[in-house]
Amino acid sequence: MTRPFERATTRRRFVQGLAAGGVLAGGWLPSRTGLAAASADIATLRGPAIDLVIGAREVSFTGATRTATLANGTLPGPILRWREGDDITLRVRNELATDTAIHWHGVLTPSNMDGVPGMSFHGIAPGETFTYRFHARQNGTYWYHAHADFQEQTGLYGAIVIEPREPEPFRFDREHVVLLSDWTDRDPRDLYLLLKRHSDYFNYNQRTLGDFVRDSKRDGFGNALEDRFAWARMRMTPADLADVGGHAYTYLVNGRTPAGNWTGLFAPGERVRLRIINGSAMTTFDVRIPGLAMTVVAADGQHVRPVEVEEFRMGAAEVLDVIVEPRGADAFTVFAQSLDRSGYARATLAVREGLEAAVPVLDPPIYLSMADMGHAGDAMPAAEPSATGHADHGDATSAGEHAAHGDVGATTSEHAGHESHAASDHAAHTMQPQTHPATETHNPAVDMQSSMPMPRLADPGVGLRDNGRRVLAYVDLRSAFADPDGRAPGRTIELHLTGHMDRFLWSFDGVPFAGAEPLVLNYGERVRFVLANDTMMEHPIHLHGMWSDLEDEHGEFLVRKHTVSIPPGTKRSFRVTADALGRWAFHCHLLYHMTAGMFREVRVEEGPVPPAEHEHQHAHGDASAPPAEHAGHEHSPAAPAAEGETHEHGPAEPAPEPAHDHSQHAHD
Ligand SMILES: [Cu+2]
Repeated sequence: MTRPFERATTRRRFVQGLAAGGVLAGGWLPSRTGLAAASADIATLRGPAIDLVIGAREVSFTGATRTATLANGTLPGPILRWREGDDITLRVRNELATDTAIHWHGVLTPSNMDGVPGMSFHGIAPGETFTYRFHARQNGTYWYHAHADFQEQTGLYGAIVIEPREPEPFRFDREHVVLLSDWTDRDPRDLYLLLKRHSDYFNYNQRTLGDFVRDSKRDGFGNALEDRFAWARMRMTPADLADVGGHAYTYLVNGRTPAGNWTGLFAPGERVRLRIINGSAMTTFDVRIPGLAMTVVAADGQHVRPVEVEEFRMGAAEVLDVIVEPRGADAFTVFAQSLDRSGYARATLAVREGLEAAVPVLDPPIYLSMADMGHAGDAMPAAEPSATGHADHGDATSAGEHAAHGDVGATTSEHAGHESHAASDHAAHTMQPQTHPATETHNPAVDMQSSMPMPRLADPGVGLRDNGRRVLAYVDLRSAFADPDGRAPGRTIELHLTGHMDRFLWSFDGVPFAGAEPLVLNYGERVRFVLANDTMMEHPIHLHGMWSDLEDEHGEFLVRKHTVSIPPGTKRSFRVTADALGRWAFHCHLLYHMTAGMFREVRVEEGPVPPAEHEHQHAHGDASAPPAEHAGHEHSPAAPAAEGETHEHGPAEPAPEPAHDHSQHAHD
C-alpha cells in the first residue's frame, strides 16, 4: 500500500505544522469582520445579539494552501460570550456555495433551533440568513460547530461561554479557552472515501512478525499464537485505535499548530481557569500540563465536585473546565497527544509571550488486549486506582472461565424485540455473557461483538493505566448537584455500537441511520440508555436537546453530561429526562462514524407517560448493575439497510415549536 505521508520530512511538518500557520491574508470576507489575517487572536463576541458570517477562506497550516470553512473568517470562529438568562439571537449568514448549519453543542434549545438539517430545520442555503433564537437557561463552557457535510472538519467551530448568574463554587483570577482540534490538508470527502476503501490506511502501528517473536519470548509461543489467531479471526489489528491520525492531521490549540504554540498568559500566584474543549472531528486526546496539577471543576459545562488530576482523556466534543495555579516556572506546556500517539496539540501557559517549556515525547503506541475489547478469556485490564482511588468499583474483575468471544453469527439474542422495565429484572446477570440484538446476527455490516463488556468507570483507559500520573476516570466526575430528576427510569433502551472496520461501516445495532426508525420517547418520561460497544473504537456519543445523566453500575447518579464516551469493551448507562419535545439527533461524535451511519433520530412526543417508579437504592456492592441487566432492545428494522448517504434525512419539514418549555433544572 502506498502511503504518501510516510516521508519523514513531510511527517514532521504535519505533526508540528507551520509556526505561522493559520488563515491567510487577503480573503474575500467583508472587511467589517475586521480580520486582517491569521488565527492569532480569536475574537470574543459578547452579548445576546450576535452576527456570524459563514464563508470559505484560504488557510495554510503545513505549507499547503487549502480552503477552510470559517465563521467570521477565523479558525476557530469567535468565542461567543453570553449571560445565563439572556435571550440569545444569532443571525447566521451563509456565504458558502453550499448549505450550512450550526449546532450549539450542549446548549439546550427548542428543537427547531438545534441546527441539524432535516431534523431541526432545512439548513441555511447559500446567501440565506437564518436567525436562531433561544433562552440561555444554563451556564458554563460549551461550543458550536457545523452540522453539515464535512464543514466541521474544515474549520467551522468555536467556543461558547455562558456566564453564570450566581457566583460559582470556585474562584479564579483569569481564564483561557483551550480549543483542541484536528486539521487535515486532505479534502475530508476524499479522506472519508479513502477510509471506506482501506480502513487501516492511516494505521501505522500494526504489529509485525518481530513483535510476534518478542511476544512469544515473553508469553510463550502458544499464548502469542492464540492471540494472533484471535486477532485474525476478527479481521482486526490491535492498533485500530483511531481511524485517522497524525499522518493526515495537524493538531491545533485555538487554531495554532504545535510549532505556532498558542500561548495563554498568567501572573505567578494566579488561579487560572482553562476551558478545555475537544472540538476535533475524529480525535481522542490525552491532555496534561507537566508540572501542574489540574483541578477539574466542570464537565460538559456543568459543575462537578473539584477533583485534582494530572491527566485526562477527552473524546471528541467533551469539555472540561480545570483550575491550575502555575508557579515555580515561567512557562508550562499544555500537551494533548492523540490516542493513537501519532501526533499532538501543544500550547504554552507563560508569564509573557515567546516563552516555552519542554514538550514531552509521545507515549508509545497502544495495543488493545482482547479484554480491552470486552472479550473474556484473557487477562482483564487491572482496575487501576483512578485519581481519587476508586479502585474498588470492580468493573474489571477477572472474567476468568467464560468463553472467549462470540463470533458474529453464532450469537442469537433471546432478548431482542421487547423492552424490559428497569426495576423488574435486577437479577444478577453480571457475569452472564452479553446478549446482542437480532439485527447484529449474520449482519455483514457487523464484524465483532463483545462477549463481556463492562462499565469500567474507574478505568482511566487503555494506554493511561499505571503511567505514574493521576489520571481522571469517569467515576471521579461527580456533579455538584443531586440527580436533577430523581425518578428511576421507567424503561431501558439498550443500543449496541457496531461497525465493520474493513468496510468502514458504523451503526447502532448493526442498522445504519439510513435504515433505522426513530427512537420515540414519551414527553416527560425518564428513560435509561445502555450503550454496549461491539467495536474496537472509542465512541463519544452525543444526545441533542437533553442531558445524559451518567450513572454508575449500581444505578447511582454520577455526572450530568452531553457527550458520553464509550471505550471498546465497555457498556455504560445514562438516564435521560425527555423534557424537550421534537426531533433530536443522537450520534457518535466522530464525524466520519456519524457520516457512515452511527446516528439515530430521537423523537420526543406527547404520549402516555409510564408510571414513575420509586428510586431504587442499590446497596453498594450489589452485583446487579444497570448496565449488566438483560435489557431488551428497542424495535429496529429487521434487515440492515444497505450503506448509503446518511444525510438524506426523511421529511424536510421543520419540527414544530415545542408546546412546553419545561426548563431543564438549573442545578448549579
Ligand atoms: Cu464512533
